[in-house]
Amino acid sequence: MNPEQPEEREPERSDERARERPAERSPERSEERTPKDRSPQRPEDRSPQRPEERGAPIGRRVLLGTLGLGALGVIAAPPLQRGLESFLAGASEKDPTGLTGLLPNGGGFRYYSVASSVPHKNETNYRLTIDGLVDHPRSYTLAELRALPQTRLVHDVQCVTGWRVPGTPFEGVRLSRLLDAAGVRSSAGAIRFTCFDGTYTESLTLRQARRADVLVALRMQDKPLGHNHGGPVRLYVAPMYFYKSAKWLSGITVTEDVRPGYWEDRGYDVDAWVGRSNGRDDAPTS
Ligand SMILES: Nc1nc2c(c(=O)[nH]1)N[C@H]1C(S)=C(S)[C@@H](COP(=O)(O)O)O[C@H]1N2
Ligand SMILES: [Mo]
Repeated sequence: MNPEQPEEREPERSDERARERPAERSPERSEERTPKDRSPQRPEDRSPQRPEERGAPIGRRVLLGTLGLGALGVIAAPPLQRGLESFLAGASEKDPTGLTGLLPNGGGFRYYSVASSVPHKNETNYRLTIDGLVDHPRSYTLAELRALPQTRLVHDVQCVTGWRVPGTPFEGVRLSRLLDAAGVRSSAGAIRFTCFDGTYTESLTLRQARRADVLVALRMQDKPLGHNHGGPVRLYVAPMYFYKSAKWLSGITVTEDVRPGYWEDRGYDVDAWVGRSNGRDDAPTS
């Protein structure tokens, strides 16, 4: 199969369960590089969920990360689970053995949220609204999104702060399909994404949004998208830095012009192509 041609398939039955498999771990990756055009401390690193971790001894960095998450009550999960997940998220970054990569929720990902708490949404109360410059504004339930053809893509994930997770499957509905169904008006030029955390926003040009490797993702790593990773639905923009992949997606508004998103108002590039933006030269992801 041509890897550039993602497979599209009919939705699976709801009683089908994905097989669990070990999460992949992050490769060694320098986080020392900084964009030429920005201050050395990225705004993302100063978020409440992301205490400055560089330079501290390993044990202390992990501990700080755990305390930071727990104390702020950032992730609305049972405290024990929250502590474990943040510990694993931190530990997997500095684990030379790679063993944490075999544990659930490690996997090299860091968990980010700019909101201090995020409600949990599920099939009963989740809605995704498409509005703005469209002929048929509407909202979708989770079941309605699952009933649409699903596309599965496997690419590396690259965060602009340096961490990269190889070969991560994402699966969901192509954004282009939802846009076509909504009937985008000729005056439209961009998309604004909003999130049910009440704070985060993102943007794409209409041309970028119509790419085949941009998904409204319902699954990640062949499992339903969990709350911490932005579930039940997040945006997935394969060729761009991971900040474009808005978690807890609740709104898709078609606009005339690009309105920069949360991090873009704070210095990140609006066109966030991996390796061709933010002063970085990472290998492309898609
Ligand atoms: N709603 C929301 N989406 C978000 C963010 C966030 O803080 N809030 N952080 C972004 C950034 S900078 C990254 S690297 C990824 C992190 O995704 P993860 O928490 O699943 O690892 O989510 C992106 N999407
Ligand atoms: Mo990021």
